Amino acid sequence: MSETIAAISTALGEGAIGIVRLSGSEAFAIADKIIKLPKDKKIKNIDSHTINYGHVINPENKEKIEEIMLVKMAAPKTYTCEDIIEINCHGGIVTIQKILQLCLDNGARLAEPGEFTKRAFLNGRIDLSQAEAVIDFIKSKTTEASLLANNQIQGRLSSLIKKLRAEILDIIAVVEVNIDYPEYDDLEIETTKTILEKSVSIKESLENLLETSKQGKIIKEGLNTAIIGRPNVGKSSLLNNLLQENKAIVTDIAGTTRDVLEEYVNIKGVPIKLIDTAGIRDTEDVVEKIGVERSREVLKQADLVLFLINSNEKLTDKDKELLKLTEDKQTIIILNKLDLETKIDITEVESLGYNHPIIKTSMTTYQGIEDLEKSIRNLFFEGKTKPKDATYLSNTRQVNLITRALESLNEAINAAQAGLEVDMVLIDYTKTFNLLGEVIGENTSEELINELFSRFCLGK
Ligand SMILES: Nc1nc2c(ncn2[C@@H]2O[C@H](COP(=O)(O)OP(=O)(O)OP(=O)(O)O)[C@@H](O)[C@H]2O)c(=O)[nH]1
Ligand SMILES: [Mg+2]
Repeated sequence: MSETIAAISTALGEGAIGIVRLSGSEAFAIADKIIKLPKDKKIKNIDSHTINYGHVINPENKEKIEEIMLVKMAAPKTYTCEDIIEINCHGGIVTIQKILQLCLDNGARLAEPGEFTKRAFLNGRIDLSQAEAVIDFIKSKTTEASLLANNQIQGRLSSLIKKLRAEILDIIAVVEVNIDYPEYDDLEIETTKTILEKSVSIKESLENLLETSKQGKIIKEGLNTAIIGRPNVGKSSLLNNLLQENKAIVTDIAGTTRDVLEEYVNIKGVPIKLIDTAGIRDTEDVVEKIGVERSREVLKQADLVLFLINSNEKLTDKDKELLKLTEDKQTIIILNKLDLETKIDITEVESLGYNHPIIKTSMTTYQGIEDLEKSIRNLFFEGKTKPKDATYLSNTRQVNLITRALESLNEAINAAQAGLEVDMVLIDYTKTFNLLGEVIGENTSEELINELFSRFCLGK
């Protein structure tokens, strides 16, 4: 733990500046060996949390390697709670690696991915849910996703979990009193009542958390959105229009798209993973056949289906057959080719469309695209809590723990209602308490902690 670690903390590549970061008890001493400040000042003597002009030198031959700005931050008010040095240099790859190498040659060890954040966790500055949010923050693709991650870094989830644990602890205390003073019969009736009241409110909080986490997952990972329809209805054109670039090949030949194509796009704040598929039809072409099979798979996995129909033709049996597959799916029906003569019977689409919203578009004149984008946004944000106001779980580890915590809480409630022995009830409450603790990293195994932090990038 006492080893001083070093890494390049900026993205590798050419940039205006690059930063090498050192953390640990030897950070200042190592920096003093390789950095020369004006008037030979020593780093240990300069003020903490200041930025200072200087040069990196090769200690062996005193050669000046690079002009730098040095940031000194003394423990404990730092990211890791340890002494930190940040060396800001010009952003070329060669110099920045040379500076890192000098740090390593002079006593630092190369940091593992996520090790700075891991130290922040081990030194008690942040808990596990906050550390996980740091990964989310780095990886977030939309403003909503980064807002959400930032809320968690600020400890929104942690404080909710701590509050719930404190409440469970209260319940445990009441039950303990009951065990210690069994002779008070009146107390027993009173306690079961209070226990149940408190438990129900905790239960509701956990259920809410699981419910909103579905939305959180979408904000973080993108909504799986499949573009489905017969060949030639304009699926690839829709993908290109939503992306505002020509990613997919569009031709008037039915069966142009042979394989599944995935692209990320941010539609009015909703991160979407758009999946263009091969038009579904019966075909003898071997390659196309595989494509069609994949389209059906994609349809099954989708969170949202954009179902295209050509309004310039009558509804075909194939359209109807495909429409059936969307019965249980969140779907928007798109009547495309609005610029051509409308031959489709819209009332027929309405009657077969399972109340899915219907939008008319033209991919050549861009009519209806804005309506479609609004409709997608409304499906996911209308009437629901805005991301910045909510507390979300950020990954399956957390969802899994909360689900299990809720299960044991339900068991506790059932046991209390059934009038079981108090010590039986106690086991379930204690289990709930411990599972919630794992969300914020209490009672978490070293192995799990190592695995979690290895998901970080180098230098964080
Ligand atoms: N007039 C008109 N033509 C369109 C419209 N949308 C697409 N098209 C044309 O229809 C043809 C097929 O479009 P694609 O986007 O390749 O259709 P697709 O559904 O991806 O077709 P497959 O990949 O074969 O399944 C192309 O010639 C497009 O230019 C539209 O709204 N109006
Ligand atoms: Mg296509």
